[in-house]
Amino acid sequence: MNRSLNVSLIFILLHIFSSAYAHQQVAVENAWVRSAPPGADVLAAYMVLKNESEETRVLSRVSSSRFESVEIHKTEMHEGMMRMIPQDSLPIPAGGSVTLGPGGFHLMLIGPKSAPKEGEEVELLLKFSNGHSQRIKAPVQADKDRGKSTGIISPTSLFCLQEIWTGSLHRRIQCLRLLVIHKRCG
Ligand SMILES: [Cu+2]
Repeated sequence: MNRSLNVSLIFILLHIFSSAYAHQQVAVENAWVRSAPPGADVLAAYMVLKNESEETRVLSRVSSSRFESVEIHKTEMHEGMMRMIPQDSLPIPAGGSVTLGPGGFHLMLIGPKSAPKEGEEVELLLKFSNGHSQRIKAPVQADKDRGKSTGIISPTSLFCLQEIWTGSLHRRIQCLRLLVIHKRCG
């Protein structure tokens, strides 16, 4: 076998192995962090997690050097009120995807060490239960930039607006507070 054939064989084998490996992992698409006013103590990150493997992959931990801590949250309706439930982990079904977006799952970025500005990128480290970890970059963007994909008013905000209009005084105050929080985490 001559030398150039040898080299091309190595490249072909490398390509086969690397693409096979890629399909065992989770692809992260459309990652972004919702911008917040300076001084905000929490921000939210959104993305689509696509599991290209044939086994369930479980997102077990997220961290970022920019923040004190990162939690996986789910926004849920409970007794007529929206609330955020911390999740221990987030399973992504084999061959399926999970969307983190306003009004549903999101990553709660808690305690920014310096206020992330629009246009900056936030680095996040995603750790999966199979030991794999993945570093991603999520640009900081205002909601208006995402109007088309997320809707101008999230379902949560719409629900709250309705409650402010029709609910009791206590409920109205609760909803106003929620709306302020959901400006940041939806
Ligand atoms: Cu949250």
